[in-house]
Amino acid sequence: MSFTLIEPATPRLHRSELAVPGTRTELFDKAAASAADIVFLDLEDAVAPDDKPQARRNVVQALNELDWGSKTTMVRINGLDTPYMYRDVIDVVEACPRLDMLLIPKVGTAADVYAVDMLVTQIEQAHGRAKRLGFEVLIETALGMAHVEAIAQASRRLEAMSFGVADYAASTRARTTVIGGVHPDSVVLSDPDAQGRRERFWTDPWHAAQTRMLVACRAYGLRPVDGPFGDFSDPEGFLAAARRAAVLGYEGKWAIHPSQVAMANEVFTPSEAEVTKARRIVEAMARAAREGRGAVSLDGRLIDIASIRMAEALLAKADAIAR
Ligand code: 1VU
Ligand code: MG
Repeated sequence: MSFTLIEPATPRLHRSELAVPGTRTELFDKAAASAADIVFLDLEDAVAPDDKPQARRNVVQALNELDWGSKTTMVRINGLDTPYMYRDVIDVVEACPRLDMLLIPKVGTAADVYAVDMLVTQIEQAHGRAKRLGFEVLIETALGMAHVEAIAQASRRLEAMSFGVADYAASTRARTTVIGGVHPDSVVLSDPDAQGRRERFWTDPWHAAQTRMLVACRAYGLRPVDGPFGDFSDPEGFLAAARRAAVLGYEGKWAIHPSQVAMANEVFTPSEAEVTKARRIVEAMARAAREGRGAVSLDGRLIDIASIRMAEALLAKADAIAR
């Protein structure tokens, strides 16, 4: 390990993050009763400019009057370049002691997070707010991705980052209009075989960006979360995207429709087989340590000290979910 030790962010379950527009009050009860680990009530892009003040009032009322159980509640405020953001923060944070987190969209630099932290800190102090608010930021612009490591260290309130694939595609001028998912032009061709036939292998156009954000998050103790998959009538596509993110090390994924919540929870919960395997690795390594060995074989494969760390991380996650 490095001599630099990083304190992990406040731990929370973050397998699924359900988006709910702040204007669709008929959805609030359903979101509160859903199986999502986190619900975010949106004041930003799902709300038209003229509806912003009413959406704020709806969100304040819902946070104060509905039973959110043990769910994490979050509000997505508007961007720092808009005339709405300051009032989103003041109205919602002053009036909602139940609120757990703010989601800050289109963060471009560490100073963006610093500015919101300053405002929230003043409100907390002025109102003697008992619950300290956490932050999640959306990395969804080229500027945000260019500064992702500095952003990851911008505030002690930071807990998580989401990869916002739709705005990221717009910002980088990616040639797609679908939200998440793959693209038929993102392929590699095999060399021609003897008959001149070539195979097409689809590649994931978001892989490099997702990996870059993941490393910044994990280096600084934050949870990396994969953003939306817009085609909610394609569960197979959602599952494939979620599994690709999970295998990289992502903690969870957004759900833009309730049908995506159970799928996200399932993909980001370690399976029975993974938990059993992890327990066997820990046991095998404990036996190896008693015998004075650092590396042993299990089921014909090498396991060593790094395997214990991977197994323990998986078991810690399974325990947190079971609690
Ligand atoms: O079966 P019921 O009638 O009781 O319920 C419906 C519907 O009311 C409910 N439902 C939801 N419940 C909680 N949270 C939700 N977000 C939500 N959405 C729907 O589920 C039942 C089935 O609904 P449906 O299939 O009839 O869906 P609708 O046509 O009503 O709505 C579909 C959309 C996609 C418009 C809706 O799910 C929605 O508004 N989702 C969130 C969109 C959003 O917040 N976008 C911003 C985040 S994404 C981003 O920023 C980048 C692209
Ligand atoms: Mg966005």
